[in-house]
Amino acid sequence: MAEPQSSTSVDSEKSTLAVPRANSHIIIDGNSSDKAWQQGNWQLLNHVWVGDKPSREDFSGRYKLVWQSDALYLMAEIVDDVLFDQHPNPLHRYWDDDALEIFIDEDASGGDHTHNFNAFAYHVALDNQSADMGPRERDDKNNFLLLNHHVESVWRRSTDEPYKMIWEARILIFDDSYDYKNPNNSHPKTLTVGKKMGFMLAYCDNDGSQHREHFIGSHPITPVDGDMNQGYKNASVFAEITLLKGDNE
Ligand SMILES: [Ca+2]
Ligand SMILES: [Ca+2]
Ligand SMILES: [Ca+2]
Ligand SMILES: [Ca+2]
Repeated sequence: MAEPQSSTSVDSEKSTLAVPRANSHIIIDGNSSDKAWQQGNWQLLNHVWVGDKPSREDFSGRYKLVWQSDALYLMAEIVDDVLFDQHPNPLHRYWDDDALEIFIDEDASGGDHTHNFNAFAYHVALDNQSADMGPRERDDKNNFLLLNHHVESVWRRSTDEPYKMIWEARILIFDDSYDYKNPNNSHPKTLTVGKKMGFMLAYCDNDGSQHREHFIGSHPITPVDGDMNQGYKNASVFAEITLLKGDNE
């Protein structure tokens, strides 16, 4: 017998990725030999949001997540044939340089986050600086910000395949009360078992063009007027993660 569809039942159908608690310490150094990474399951970065489908060498990627009470931990394995950083200013068109983009919505609320901290879209650049937009100070101007203390990351080229790099990140989780003018007043959340957060991952790949050539994400996005580039402004397109206990806990 068919159940009637309600908006709540649609929400509850949002697939959630179970993220295990790491049983051991992770060193953020671009080396994935930390024992804790064996606890995570590989997830693919294979949904093309901008551009056409890249070849494996041009771009391919996968990632794992684990957590501890202090932070969410990400390890991404990225294959990108050309690393390109055309804009030396980390706040100028950072999405058109190669960048790992980490989307976090602390309370899984969804909704608009273009000019507020309801959610974050950390664009982690090749120099490991993290940029996002903050609240508008003037009506007509974007307010690009560096939020480097939110994401500690290191990437290294791998020896096992040409063009492969290992990118590790420790992501502190801030909620929508984040005060960017007084960052010392804002403290990251302590993470606990059962917590749900909005999450996605993506990679902006550019190999030498004026604008990024590919934007490839971890999850499918329903286009709005043909445009799948929604994550930087709308947390409702994020997927959901749930923090679980680790192995043998
Ligand atoms: Ca490591
Ligand atoms: Ca490429
Ligand atoms: Ca939120
Ligand atoms: Ca590239």
